[in-house]
Amino acid sequence: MEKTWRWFGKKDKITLPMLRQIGVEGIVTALHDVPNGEVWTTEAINELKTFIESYRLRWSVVESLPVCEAIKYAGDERDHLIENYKISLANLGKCGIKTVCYNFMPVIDWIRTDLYHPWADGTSSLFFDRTRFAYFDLCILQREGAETAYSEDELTRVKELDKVITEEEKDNLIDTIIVKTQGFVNGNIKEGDKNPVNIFKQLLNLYKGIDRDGLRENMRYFLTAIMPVCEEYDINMCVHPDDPPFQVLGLPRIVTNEEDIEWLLNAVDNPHNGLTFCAGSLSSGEQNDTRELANKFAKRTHFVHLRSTKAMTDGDFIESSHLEGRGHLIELIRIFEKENPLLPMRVDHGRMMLGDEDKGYNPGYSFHGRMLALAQVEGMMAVVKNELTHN
Ligand code: DNO
Repeated sequence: MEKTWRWFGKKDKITLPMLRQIGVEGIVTALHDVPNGEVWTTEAINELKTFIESYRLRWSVVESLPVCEAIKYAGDERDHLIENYKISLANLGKCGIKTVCYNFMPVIDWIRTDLYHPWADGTSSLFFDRTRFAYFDLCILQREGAETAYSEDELTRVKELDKVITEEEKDNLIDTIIVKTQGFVNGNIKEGDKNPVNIFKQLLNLYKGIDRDGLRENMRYFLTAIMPVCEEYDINMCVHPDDPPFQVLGLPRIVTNEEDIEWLLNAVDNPHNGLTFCAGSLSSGEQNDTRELANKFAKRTHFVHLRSTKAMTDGDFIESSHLEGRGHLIELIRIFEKENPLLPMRVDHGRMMLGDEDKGYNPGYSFHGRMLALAQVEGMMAVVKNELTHN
């Protein structure tokens, strides 16, 4: 697989010369300064592409070309926004960038409750605490009907937490769930926005009455509309699975398991409609076995995220080492190397370690932690390549 790295553009403190030194071959990035829904011009794309190439790297994958909320909830502006999306895709195609990662998660992209969960060895990683998440839903958002989404045990744990949680912890929870993890992925809420909880509630309201089937139809509509452009410019769209892969905050999530993936690949049965195989997101759902999914969907996988998780008790999960956990990365590497040795792969998330803490990196996107993960993945890739040449 091609060794790629998510780079957040010229403002990223991790620079392209640093990435060259650690063996990265391809860059995964986006035009982060262009507001969601606006067209990516060939000038802007080419400018960034030339910059990347001047360091003898290539722009391998776009992550993400964001799909606006109005496309997902089928608002009045949907067709206009899809037209803009198509122009951006065509422009990317004209510039020779042909792999585009996106997601179809309503309102909220990936979710964690703790960005600095300590490990015994002094490092830290991202963590999802189901009780704290339920607390956010029930006691902070005070979402109507939220109780029905949780078991009796979970509701009891939330009540216990309510007795001890501090104001500072509550603020942190809000900041983590709807600001810090969202802002840098072209999210709806940015650092500095006043009253994020209110903005968030308004966004949730947009999806009133849209269930799983409704969202599926909106996804089908979007994919059907963009496929002709993808065919013309040979662009592979790859949807990122929902992270975590289950329903949250009363919102439908439709890329969570085998049945969902099968549905979306069949709904628009075109090789350009494919998958980002995010081992981390998929493995955090207990329903998923990443090895089975990879075997089944390798042919329609155009981009791979290697990361692993460990399920804990009570629905919590932690991002584990890339060598352990439910991701089974070496097995995935076996499957994907065989399928397509040129498939772009990036290590996803890494622990915070060795001074990463003070650098202000985006959550999950540390330098040392990801570098260690890349080295581990390279080791696994070397083993697999060796097996393939000797078998
Ligand atoms: C988080 C990322 C996601 C991903 C988007 C793709 O670290 O994996 O934000 O980039 O969902 O659209």
